[in-house]
Amino acid sequence: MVYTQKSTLHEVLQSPLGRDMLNTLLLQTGLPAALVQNPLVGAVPLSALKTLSGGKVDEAFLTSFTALLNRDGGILPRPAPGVRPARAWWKEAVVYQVYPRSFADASGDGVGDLAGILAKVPYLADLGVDVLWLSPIYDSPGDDCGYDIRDYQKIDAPFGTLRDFDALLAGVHAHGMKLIMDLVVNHTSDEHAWYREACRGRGDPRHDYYIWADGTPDAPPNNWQSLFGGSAWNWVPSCGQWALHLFSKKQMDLNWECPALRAEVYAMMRWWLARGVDGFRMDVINFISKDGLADGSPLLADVAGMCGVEHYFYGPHLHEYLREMRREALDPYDTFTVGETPALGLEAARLLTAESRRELDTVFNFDHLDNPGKNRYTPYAYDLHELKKYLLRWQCGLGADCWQSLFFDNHDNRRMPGKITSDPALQPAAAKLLAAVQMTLRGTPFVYQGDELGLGNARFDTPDELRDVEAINRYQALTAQGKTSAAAMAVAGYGTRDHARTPMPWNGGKNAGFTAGTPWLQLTEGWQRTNAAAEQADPASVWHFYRAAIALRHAHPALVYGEFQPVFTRSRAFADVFCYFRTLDGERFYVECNLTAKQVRRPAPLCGRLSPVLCSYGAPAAALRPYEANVYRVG
Ligand code: ISL
Repeated sequence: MVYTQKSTLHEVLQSPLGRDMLNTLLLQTGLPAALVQNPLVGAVPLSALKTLSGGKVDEAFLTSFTALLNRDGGILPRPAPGVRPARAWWKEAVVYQVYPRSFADASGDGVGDLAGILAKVPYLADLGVDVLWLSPIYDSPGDDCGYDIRDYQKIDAPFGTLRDFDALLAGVHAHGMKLIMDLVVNHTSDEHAWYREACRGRGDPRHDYYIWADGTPDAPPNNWQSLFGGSAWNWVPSCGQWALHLFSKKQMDLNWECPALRAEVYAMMRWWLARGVDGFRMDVINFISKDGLADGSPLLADVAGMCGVEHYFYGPHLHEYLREMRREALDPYDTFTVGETPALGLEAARLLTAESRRELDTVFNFDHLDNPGKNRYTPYAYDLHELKKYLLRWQCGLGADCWQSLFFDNHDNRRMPGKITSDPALQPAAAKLLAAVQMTLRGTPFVYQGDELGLGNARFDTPDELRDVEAINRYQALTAQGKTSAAAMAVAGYGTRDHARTPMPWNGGKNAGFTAGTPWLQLTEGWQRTNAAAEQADPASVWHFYRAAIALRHAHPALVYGEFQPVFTRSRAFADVFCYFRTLDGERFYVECNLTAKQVRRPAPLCGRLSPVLCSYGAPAAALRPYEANVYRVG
């Protein structure tokens, strides 16, 4: 089918990407998903949206939208229900994300380092972790806490040296664990040698490694906005051109259309793989292919908060580059790859990760991290019913030829237990519910450092407490608009990514055992009682529950590969619970979760005898208590 502005919304829903884009628009606007299923709405041609939206949907939007619908994505048939996923080590693994700056400091300079991580490998092994993902440790000016890389093959001095890295890798492997690196190749730091050479002038061999646009210093080439605020363009006088930066002004986008650039990226990947790393988490990897430099749609800018995103979130060469990367760098090794793919949905995830596509193993989708129509800068009580809807859609809809990443936290977002409930007394129960769900669904669990302690969020009251460039930019933009500092901090201090980056609390001693020096960022609130040592000493702690949940998953392939069978999903009487079976080769488990802060009636599943094997309140009771989660063996 070729899509035009005459295509109806019903026809758009026949396209995988069409389904994703409509779903994302509905999520961002908070409109009901059922809207597009309505036959009357479905009969509307795209062209009519211009009048129906009062002009918000304009010609530019529809041109981009139909181009995306017609883009090579292909129709990828799903395996029949009941088909088993192929086995793989990374499907059976539990991954632990380390944010090195805040994990453990051995040198005493107040910043975490590789020697500090090495000292904690036994702690991670004891927890049951199989794979470490290190957020960037490369040489960097630190404008975006290391996601602005100055040298891909040098360790940032505060973290140590390549020698320290090799010692860490050897220690991880000696414990039977694996290690994946954070691959940030959508952009480099403006201090990277490639960029410095590129700025010498248009004739420089590496000029084409970056994305340039001719123009005059008074007018950027288009209206694209950086995700960190402001124009996405830097004026470079030495070239008389504009250079693109989708993130901070010091993170310059690489031009993946340049074969020499791609070859250098693949060579760098092979260098790390030859050193022994076991794979990569790939930063905003879906942004690497840009579709020209046309202006972005003001509607999308308003809805998605990313002006120009339609021109780079799923570019025309994305699949081609990922297949080439696989051939040129990854295939000779037994690797695990996870692509971070903001703004892409379930159908695109299938096109990027189905085994037959030979691109990525899995992706991070973020649709569940905030409720529909919400974002991390606006305070609201996270509704777990929305998480249930999300998990049902992905667990039932992804297909056995793909594999989901299961995570609730990362270094970019406020921590989930603190989103779910502001009651400190209930946060441990919320954390245990998340652990029970994460360890009993089909996919690879990613535990973010501190999840295993049920860490909450912090307080950032003054601008000098902020370290996150995105939040600092937002604070400055708000005060520039005339907001008071307090009003600006109510937004920037609430949504700052620093909440997830406070130092890991190891014990109740000086600086929570994180450093002998002065911590680079404030300690996690409540560290005196919520820390690893205190929780390891308390059998009822979140830490022990995570450890038991991981051990249960490791002991039973049904919890990894088993069929996912949700129950009571149509029963209004049980709308407040999330219940499902996992079944494989005669082994069956039943999971029940209370999605609310109140006590609710427990449904009785039609199945054999239920033997509790993991209970967040220690043992089941007559009803389900606030955020209670139980796992039972059936029969
Ligand atoms: O917060 C987000 C996802 O929950 C996104 O807005 C996030 O900024 C986006 O997904 C890109 O994040 C990645 O690239 C950035 C870096 O600042 C983030 O830390 C990294 O996770 C630029 O490299």
